[in-house]
Amino acid sequence: MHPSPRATLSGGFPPRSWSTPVKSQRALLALAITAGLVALAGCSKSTEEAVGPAAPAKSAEEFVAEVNTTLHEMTPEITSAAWLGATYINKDSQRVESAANERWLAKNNEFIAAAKTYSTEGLDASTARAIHLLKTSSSMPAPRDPAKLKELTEIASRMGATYGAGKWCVGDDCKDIGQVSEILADTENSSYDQMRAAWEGWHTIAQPMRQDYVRFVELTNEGAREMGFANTGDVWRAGYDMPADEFKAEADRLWGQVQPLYEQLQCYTRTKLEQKYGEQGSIDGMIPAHLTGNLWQQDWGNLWPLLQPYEGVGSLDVSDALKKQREQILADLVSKAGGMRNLTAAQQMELERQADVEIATRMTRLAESFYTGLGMPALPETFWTDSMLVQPRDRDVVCHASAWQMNTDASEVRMKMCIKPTEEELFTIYHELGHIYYYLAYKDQAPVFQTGAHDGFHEAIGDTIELSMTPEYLASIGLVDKPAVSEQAVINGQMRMALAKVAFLPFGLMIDQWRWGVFDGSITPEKYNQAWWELKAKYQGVAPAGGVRGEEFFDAGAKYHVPGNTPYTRYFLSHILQFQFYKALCDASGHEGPLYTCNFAENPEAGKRFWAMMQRGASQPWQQTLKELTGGEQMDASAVLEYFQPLQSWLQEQNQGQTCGWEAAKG
Ligand code: X8Z
Ligand code: ZN
Repeated sequence: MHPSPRATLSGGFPPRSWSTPVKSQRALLALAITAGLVALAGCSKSTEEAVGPAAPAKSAEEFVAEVNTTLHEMTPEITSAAWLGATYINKDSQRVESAANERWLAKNNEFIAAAKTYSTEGLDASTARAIHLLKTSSSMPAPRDPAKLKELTEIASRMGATYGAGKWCVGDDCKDIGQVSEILADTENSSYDQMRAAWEGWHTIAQPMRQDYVRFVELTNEGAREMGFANTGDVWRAGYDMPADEFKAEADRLWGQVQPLYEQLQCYTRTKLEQKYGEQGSIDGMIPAHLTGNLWQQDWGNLWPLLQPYEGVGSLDVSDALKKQREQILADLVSKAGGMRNLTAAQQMELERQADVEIATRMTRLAESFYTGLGMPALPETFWTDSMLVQPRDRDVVCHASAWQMNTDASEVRMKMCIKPTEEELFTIYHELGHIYYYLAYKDQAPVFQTGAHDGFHEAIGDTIELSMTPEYLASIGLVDKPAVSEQAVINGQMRMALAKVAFLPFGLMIDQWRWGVFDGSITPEKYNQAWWELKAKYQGVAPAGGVRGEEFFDAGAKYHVPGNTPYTRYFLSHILQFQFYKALCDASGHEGPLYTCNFAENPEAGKRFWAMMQRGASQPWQQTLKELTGGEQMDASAVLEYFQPLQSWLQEQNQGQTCGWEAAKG
């Protein structure tokens, strides 16, 4: 799962995409009957085609009220089943999770069918909006045929579990995603061959999912057609308060704005890799996929030692500071226990564990304090008691970070992560708390509106805060020394941010370029891998070492969101929107000077504006919500370009004399 079952499973419409509480099944049945839902659920497609949808038995207002009540009642059990599936991967939890999901999706299909019988004309704005969301929001459109629905939910659970439990094994030596990632992240000490082996090793975990994914596509496409859409991608693109085709063009337009900046960064990086690795440092102008410090080449922060523009100009090594903090925690624990010599191996491991939990908790408290510093509430006690902050030692879990809203009053919210003391993970915590604070902000909206203005908004909340984590802010919380003030320091700071934010942009776009193609049939299963690498080449300018990766692989499946079925364009949009939010909040805080120097920590006015925006949830079209915060109704990358202006000029200078760009094979 993703940020939360609510915010992401159905990608908009409260995705307690998962099912019905056993204890209230009778109540739900009664509800369904009074809402006229049972009759509708019984409508086969052909009946509908022959006679048209049945006339609604309830007024639209009554129908929406019933949906809200049902969501309120079903959410806790659905989310609990999903939580179990992700935090105790085994046969039983998969069974419980997929059964819950099955019941929810069957109910959701009833809602969709019923919603289609209502015209929004003449309805009050709120009811019309709710009906519109019901008709258009689903990330996993499900077939009405009960056998196919069951098959779909079983496949979804199986793929999620396979990914979560995925390991790269050489003989009996098996490494999970955290261990594989550590090899790649250590770009200074891991050799070219070690990184390549780790990268290829991780990609083996996806091979067994290929057949499941092919079937998954068939089944959700059937569900999409029954909803009245051409395919699943068409449903995904319907969630943006604009025609699906316009949305495609919108994504292309935004990419066009930032592409030149990315190409400069790619060119600079490739050159540095060539200097380090010689001929092996690039492949026809593209970056070898295993050399960016990240399994998917989406965040290049681990290349900092190679790419740092000016060495020794103010250290920004947050990871080092966090690791030292953990060492200190451990040293204190050991000394309290009477010193290392008095401890058995088991006791030492126990203290290591306690140190892991303590540093993870401190990092999370740090993130919380940014939000409370803006005037937002403290996290509820249940967050601390129920969250999974570190990787359990005794079982497989989905380590991919997520934030959860367990019930519609948001009295239970959780984070699930396998936190390690690194800068990247610290950023991810701020990101996840962005989801959590969004849940807390819109909890008083009707359940059907308890989601992001669009899914990119949900992803952008925490990231907006990340932009405020300037060297000055990091110094204020004791993670780096007092920052240097110079042009060189500016470029260093910009590079640090660009390796996270700019490197990500084409990746954020290409994943769904691939899935849209898979769903609309232009990418057939025989070409899954070929198309994947064509898109990686076209957008990111990266390529696998060792030549063509054949169709025996399923490299898309090695990225969480593909088996997890989380639409990905949201992250691309977020990486544009977060700069717009940041600029608006900087303005609200009275910031003067270059945008990249703005840190709105502790500013109540910025906090008020942000919270007010978040409180809207999905109760109105996102354009309106954006306007209330920024004054404009369009997503626009000019704030990205304004922010990175110094770096872009610097990169252009550095790249002078280089032939930038690359020759991507045509798809
Ligand atoms: O999946 C996530 C979050 C949960 S919504 C950890 N992100 C994307 C990813 O890791 O691929 C955040 C940035 C992009
Ligand atoms: Zn997220």
